[in-house]
Amino acid sequence: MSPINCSDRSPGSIRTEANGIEENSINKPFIFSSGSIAIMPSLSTHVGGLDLKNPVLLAAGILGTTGASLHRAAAAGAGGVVTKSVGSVPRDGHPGPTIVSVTGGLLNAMGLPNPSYRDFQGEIEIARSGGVPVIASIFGSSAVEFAQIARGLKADAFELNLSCPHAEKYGSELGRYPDLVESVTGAVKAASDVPVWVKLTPNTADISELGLAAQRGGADAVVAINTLKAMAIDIESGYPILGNRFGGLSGAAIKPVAVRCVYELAGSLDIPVIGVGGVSCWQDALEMIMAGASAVQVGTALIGGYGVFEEINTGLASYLERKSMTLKDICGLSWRRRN
Ligand code: RRO
Repeated sequence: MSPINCSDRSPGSIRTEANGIEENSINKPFIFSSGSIAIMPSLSTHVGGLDLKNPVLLAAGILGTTGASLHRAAAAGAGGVVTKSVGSVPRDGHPGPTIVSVTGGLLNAMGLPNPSYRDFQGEIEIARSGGVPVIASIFGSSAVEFAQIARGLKADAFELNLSCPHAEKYGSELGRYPDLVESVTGAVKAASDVPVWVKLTPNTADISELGLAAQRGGADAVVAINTLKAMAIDIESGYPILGNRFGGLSGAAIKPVAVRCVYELAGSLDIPVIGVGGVSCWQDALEMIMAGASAVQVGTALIGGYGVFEEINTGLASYLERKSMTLKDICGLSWRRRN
């Protein structure tokens, strides 16, 4: 059986043999309204405390540093947009090079550059005029610092970055410990009245333990996964390429890891799982949803342009129409299809 890939991007043209779905068991006739106009299935959904017009969101980190670029993602069809992570004080980030292209994706060590939450509210307001929920990604080195930012920033939801793999004192340095995941989540829940999502690290032996900790802390959803800790070396000089030596791998190369993490989390948690990691076409989104994701986020694929949102949404809607299924029907389908 060959893996799903994005080489055929035409909406609805899923190769059922290739992805292991039994065509006969779920393939149903088209639904038509009066005449011959098909009713396109709704992609609207409620996930982690937010109403979304569709389940395809802009992931944190890519194009999330300005209100204008977030607004543009909304205008291009994203169901919601997540900002670049902001902290309590301005940061320049790591020394360059901060990003390098590798087989199957990108390796970055931006190092959480941001102007601080105090100087970011204006960008969020611009993004909000795009008409979709704006989720502020925030980071801190303690529960107190996370709560301070959540009190000072207005957004439609918060996504707690407990998973950046290459920043001292931040991200996965806290997020790999279940007790810290629980206490940070609980502190932000107590400090804010908007939904709280927790972005988890895959750089751990058991991601479900971290997801359960977020759930105990009161999270409205978990987001899986952040980048995988990785490195690249220049073989002429022997130097590590990134200024920080270590970075985070994103893109197609990490999609199977992300699908596995989403699947494990969906099997263990009662709160929704939002899938992210290598989603670049509607087939990828579908695979993530079948693993148990209630929504997906798109990051690295934005390199190919903002059109990816429309492309994924059109493909998902066509697929649902062809199968006479809803998003709910396919969410976690692979758990119900297991051998
Ligand atoms: O800024 C970064 O270097 C960064 C962050 Br905040 C993150 O969460 N994940 C990542 O790969 N890079």
